[in-house]
Amino acid sequence: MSRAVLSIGSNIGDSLSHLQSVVDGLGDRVLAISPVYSTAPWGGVAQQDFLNAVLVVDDPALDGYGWLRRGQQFEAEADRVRGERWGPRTLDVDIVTCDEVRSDDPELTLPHPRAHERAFVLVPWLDVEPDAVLPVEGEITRVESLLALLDEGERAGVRRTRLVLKRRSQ
Ligand code: PH2
Ligand code: MG
Ligand code: MG
Repeated sequence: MSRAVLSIGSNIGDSLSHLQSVVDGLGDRVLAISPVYSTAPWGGVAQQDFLNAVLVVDDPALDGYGWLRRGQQFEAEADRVRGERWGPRTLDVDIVTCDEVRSDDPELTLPHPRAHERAFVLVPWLDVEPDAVLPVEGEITRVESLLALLDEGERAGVRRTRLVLKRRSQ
């Protein structure tokens, strides 16, 4: 297993640097980097806006759990403190999909069970993969169609910035 779509987000500290740390840490494994979006908080917790982006990554040596552990390492390096569910965080690295894997494991549910409800995932994902599809309740659905189903307010809360994540030669 190898190819994954990662959603990365931050709303504490130097958020752009936290996102950049994932790009730097994954180096050549990064196939595509979306623009950076400023996004209204999703999930009902009053908090600062997030910066969010999506990465498409590849590493034949990593399966879903491998990507999960790697993501957790980046979160730990960003001094992430586990707090309130859907609350503020220095860095969050979520596995949206990993190849065609479907998993009900509570530690790693694949595809990510809420990705289809989140414009902050779907919008940047479409930037890097316009034909992306996502199985939702067993049905393979175009990400473009999933985005069209969301409330206008949800989409309006996702605003493209001029910030960029840079690929650095290692
Ligand atoms: N992450 C959350 C909860 N809410 N909202 C936005 N806009 N972006 C996020 O990355 C985010 C969120 C928990 O993982
Ligand atoms: Mg998350
Ligand atoms: Mg997470």
